[in-house]
Amino acid sequence: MTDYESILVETTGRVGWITLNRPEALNALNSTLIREIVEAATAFDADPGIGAIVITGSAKAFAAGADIKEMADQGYIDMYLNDPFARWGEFGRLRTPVIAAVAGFALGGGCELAMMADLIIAADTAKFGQPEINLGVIPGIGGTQRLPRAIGKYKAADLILTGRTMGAEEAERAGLVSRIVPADDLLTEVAAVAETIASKSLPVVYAAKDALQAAQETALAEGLRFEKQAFTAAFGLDDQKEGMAAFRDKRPAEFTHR
Ligand code: CO8
Repeated sequence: MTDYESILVETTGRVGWITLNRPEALNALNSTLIREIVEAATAFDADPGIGAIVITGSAKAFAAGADIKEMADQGYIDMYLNDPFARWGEFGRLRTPVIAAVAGFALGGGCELAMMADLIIAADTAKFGQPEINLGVIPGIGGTQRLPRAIGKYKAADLILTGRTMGAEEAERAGLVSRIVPADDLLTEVAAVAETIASKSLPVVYAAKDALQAAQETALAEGLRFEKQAFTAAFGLDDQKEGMAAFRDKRPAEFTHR
């Protein structure tokens, strides 16, 4: 396993875990942390033995945003040429489902990182926000685009224009959070969800994630055509035969591709 400076990487069964580990800076996303997250996630994604990826932080912070100290003295040309977030696109294009397990602060780039995941499971201590406006900038890795898609224009504007944070309950009401769990149970609950996803047929999980992604990125008619093709393609897999036979036989499915 590769040695990383700012993350911990672990595999349990078919689940790959990435734990952000810069406690001295509340997991602020500096260049090293960003590079390591992308490297670890793409390595898990390339491994057919992995059926779900979990990204998490500490009890106090999932991630308190981009590293302000690293960015403070950068000029336009520095940010343009040496964009530390240039590789985030790769994280957004992972085929494997990603669960963000969020406790404590998920602010700025931390909230944006969570929104690149497929599920956000939050501890009751989680706090979400896009406080960039307080720093004289705006969100830069998807906040102005993904947040309104997740929670609607008006709620997103409230957060992005005022810079305020919202707690787990408000985030769940708004639609940003898949589930809230007590902080002490966060990793156990997330492990159960990740294992459930990883027990399904991998190509079918990829197809479902692709179709969900299409819902974010395309108009309805195009998304429905995409879904129809992906649904039909599933009938070319032995896992569809097995899944439906198992239902008929009243037994759990034993998928080949997992
Ligand atoms: N960057 C760097 N260091 C940080 C960050 C950060 N985002 N957040 C916290 N830290 C550091 C603090 O400086 C402090 O270090 P030190 O002890 O050396 O002073 C340590 O972490 C602990 O933090 P606090 O003492 O502040 O802890 P508190 O519990 O008092 O407060 C808060 C916690 C409220 C989370 C507070 O730390 C805070 O407000 N942090 C900044 C949050 C923020 O503004 N995030 C947005 C950053 S900008 C961003 O994400 C833009 C992304 C898009 C970039 C696109 C580029 C192309």
